[in-house]
Amino acid sequence: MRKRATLITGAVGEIGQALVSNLAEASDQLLITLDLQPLPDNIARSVTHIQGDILDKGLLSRLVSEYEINTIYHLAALLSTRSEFTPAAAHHVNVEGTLVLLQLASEQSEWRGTPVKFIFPSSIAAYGMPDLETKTNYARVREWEWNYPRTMYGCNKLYCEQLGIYFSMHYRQLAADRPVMLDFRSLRFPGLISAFTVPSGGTSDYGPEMLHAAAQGEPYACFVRQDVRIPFMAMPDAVTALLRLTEAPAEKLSRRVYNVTSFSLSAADFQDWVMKFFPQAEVTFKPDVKRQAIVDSWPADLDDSAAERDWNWQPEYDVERSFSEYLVPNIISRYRV
Ligand code: AKB
Repeated sequence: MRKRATLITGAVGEIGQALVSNLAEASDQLLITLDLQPLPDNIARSVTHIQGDILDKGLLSRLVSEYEINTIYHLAALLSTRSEFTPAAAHHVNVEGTLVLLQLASEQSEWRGTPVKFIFPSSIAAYGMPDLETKTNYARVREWEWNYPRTMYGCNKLYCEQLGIYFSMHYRQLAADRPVMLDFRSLRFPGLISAFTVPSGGTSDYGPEMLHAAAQGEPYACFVRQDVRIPFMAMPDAVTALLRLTEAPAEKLSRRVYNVTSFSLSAADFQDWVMKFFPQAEVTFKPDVKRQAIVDSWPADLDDSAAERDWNWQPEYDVERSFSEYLVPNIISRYRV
């Protein structure tokens, strides 16, 4: 008999590490993690880690021969800035990687006779505001508005959302028998901020980079203008949102892709919060016009009322609580040696 398991791809990334720690503590499910990198020691003990590529079909076949996968958190992706340097590689990892896993989940759903839950983090990068005036006028963007991404990463996320919906609703629609289809659920996250990891390769990274630099007593040159505004969320809320969406009864879900958010800050507001806790912080603003243009195309805020209505989504960490209870104390102890 195969052992039942939850699969987490991209487990060494920022969301991955936070999610794995939480799942390892809170559930008795067998956790299989997959990443190109080894898992950090503090979480490696509680999971079965496979170091490998999501595009390695042989590896995935061996995986399903040993485990009955009932939930997949597909977190592996190249983020927005990194994807602009290598767009073809981004497409390969972000789109083809997702397609391979959706196919695996479809086959597993058929075998089991019940849908595999496929949980997919999407992003504010799926939106594209054409100019700053529109960004100001449409502050809280709803899921179906302004779906005109400016980056390869945003295009990849938007298309993979559509692929997931297709595999959940229309896969093999011309076959004689309707297959048991997977259950795709996705969250469009704002910029995420973790106390324990520093992001790399993203464009919302200026927020967490500013904070982590201040905690280490290092100067920071912010690569966007002071007035640029996007939504953010503390990592514990991102993990809670993923788990709550996973657990939500299917009949409650009116959509397969939901916005979630917590607080919206300009880069100057972000600096003020950092200075409140680290008054010696040296922050300057040296906008990089090209990265700036990407952040300008992202909405100033997200409307997450559908998530609130359907599965009672509410962030637990507003900006005050994020900084004072989660980010600052944990970051201080992280850099205290
Ligand atoms: C990035 O900056 O690419 C990510 C995102 C907004 O999805 N943090």
